[in-house]
Amino acid sequence: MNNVITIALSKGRIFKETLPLLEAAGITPKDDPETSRKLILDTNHDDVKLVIIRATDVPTYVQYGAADLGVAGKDVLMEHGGEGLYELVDLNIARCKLMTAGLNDYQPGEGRLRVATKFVNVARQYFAEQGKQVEVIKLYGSMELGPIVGLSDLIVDVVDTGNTLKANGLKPIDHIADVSSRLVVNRASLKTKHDRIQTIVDQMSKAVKHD
Ligand code: PRT
Ligand code: MG
Repeated sequence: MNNVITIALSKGRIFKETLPLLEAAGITPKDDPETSRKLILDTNHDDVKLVIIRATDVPTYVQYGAADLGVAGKDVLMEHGGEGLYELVDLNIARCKLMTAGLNDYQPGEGRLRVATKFVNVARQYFAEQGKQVEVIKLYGSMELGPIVGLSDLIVDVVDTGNTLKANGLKPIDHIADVSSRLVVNRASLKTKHDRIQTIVDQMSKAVKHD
C-alpha cells in the first residue's frame, strides 16, 4: 500500500466526530463502519483508505507505518508512549478527562493502594509523581466494578459526564489530564509522503472547531 495514504480510525465517537474533518479535506468514506463488516474502507479517492480498528490499536498501527495517519485519544497516546509517531493536531473532539475515582465513602489513607485500570502506564507514572505506593491491576474494561467488588481501592479511567461513576456509587477524585483526540502521523510517512500528508493535515486543521 505504498502509494496509498492509510488513515487509522476507531468506530463510534472518534469516527463520527472525525467524519466532518475528513470531509473538509475532501475525503468521503464509501462505507459506514457501523454497518459494514469491512476493516478497510474505500474513499472517494483511490489512493486514500481508512482502516477501522480498536481505539487502543491506533498508535500501534501508526508507529509501525501500517497506517500513515491516525486519530487517537490523548489517553490512548499517553498510555502508548508515542514512539514512532508525531502528534500533529489537537482535533478538539471526543473530549473527556483522565481521572482517578473511588467509592463515594473513599477516604485517602495510609499504605499501599490498589488501582484497577486499562491505563497501567499512565497510572504508574501518575502515582509515582504523587509519591504514592500503588499496585496497578490491569483490566480491559468495566473498571468501575473494581472498587465495588473489592478488587481495588481506586480506578483510573476516562470520565465525560461522570454519570457512569455516579450510577455505580463512585466519585471522581483526582484529575490526571484533559483528553481530546489527536491527529497522529508515522514519522517515516511524513517524509516519504510529505506533500499529500501535509495537505490533508492542513485541511483538517482548518476545520477544527475551537471553543
Ligand atoms: O469501546 P472499546 O472498548 O472498543 O474501546 P474504547 O473505549 O477505547 O473506544 P471508545 O470509542 O469508547 O473511545 C475512544 C476515545 O474516546 C477514548 O480513547 C477517549 O479518548 C474518548 N472518550 C471521550 C471517551 C469518553 N469520552 C467516554 N465517556 N472514552 C470513553 N468514555 C466512557 C467512560 O469511561 C464511561 O465508561 O464512556 C462512558 C460514559 O462516560 P460518562 O462519564 O459520560 O458516564
Ligand atoms: Mg468504549
